[in-house]
Amino acid sequence: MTSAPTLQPKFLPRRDDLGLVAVGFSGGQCKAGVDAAPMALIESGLIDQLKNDLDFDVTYDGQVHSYSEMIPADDPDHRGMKKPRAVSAVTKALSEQVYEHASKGRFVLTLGGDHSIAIGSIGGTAKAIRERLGREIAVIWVDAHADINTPETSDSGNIHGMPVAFLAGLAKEEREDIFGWIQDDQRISTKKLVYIGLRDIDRGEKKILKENGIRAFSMHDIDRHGIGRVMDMALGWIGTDTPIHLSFDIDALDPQWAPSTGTAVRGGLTLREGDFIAECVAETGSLVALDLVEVNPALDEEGAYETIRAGCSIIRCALGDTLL
Ligand SMILES: [Mn+2]
Repeated sequence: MTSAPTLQPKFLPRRDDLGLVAVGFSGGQCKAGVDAAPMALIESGLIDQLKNDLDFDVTYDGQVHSYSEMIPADDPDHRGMKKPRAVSAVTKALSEQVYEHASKGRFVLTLGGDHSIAIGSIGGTAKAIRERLGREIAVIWVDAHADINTPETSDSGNIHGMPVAFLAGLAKEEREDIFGWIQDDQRISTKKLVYIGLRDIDRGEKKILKENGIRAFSMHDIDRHGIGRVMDMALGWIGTDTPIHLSFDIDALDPQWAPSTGTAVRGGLTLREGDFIAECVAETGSLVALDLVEVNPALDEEGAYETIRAGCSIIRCALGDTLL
């Protein structure tokens, strides 16, 4: 049984005002199917759970956006990036959708899609919170991967491995049609970025994390301290006076719990550790936006149900659902 959360959010005018954006986009990586995740999450009852169990007033345009009209027929590689114009156009459009909700004071839930879409969701949140409250957001990035490659450090060229670099201004591009649209008010500070669950980091990324002093809690840290202590440290680093955007990649969970994802890595979070992270962030009252990305129901079809269920559970926990 669930009951509506009562915690009043610190940075939102209403507890129950939620904007949902469903992003059926897979162009930040090579595997088809991740675009089907929003519909799979919704069909499993997510919106009804938000409305009926958690008492949210959900604003949703009723469609999974594919942005097909924005995808150019010809999209050659640029600085090694694959499908750069498509990802740029989609994330720009998404940043405006998220901004639209966030500027009205709504909590914004973005369902992906691959993790490249965080360029849009976080960019939109960062801009709206700056305008509305004059504050910089913090980002908690829960993921097996750091997704902080620049186009030059990336081996694959897949942009879902680069969103943090573009958001933090570590990667920049002049061309308007290839992320040149990203302005300072959409960017985030590396000082207010915290990673949890890392275990598959590229060499170039390790260097970037070290050089920028970015706070990161790997699976090693979780093994050493336990998830409770890690959450205390992560939230302590951010402080109690900063709005938080939580970007949750389902591949942070161990493939035992979330097998249907494009770049699964063994040795990950348990189902409860994933929920616990979301519960702890919810308890701060500082959460203003959430992404749930990289569920791919087409991969490991047997595990798709479990993966979707895990995704719904993380979303509910982040939105204030509690065990008791
Ligand atoms: Mn990711």
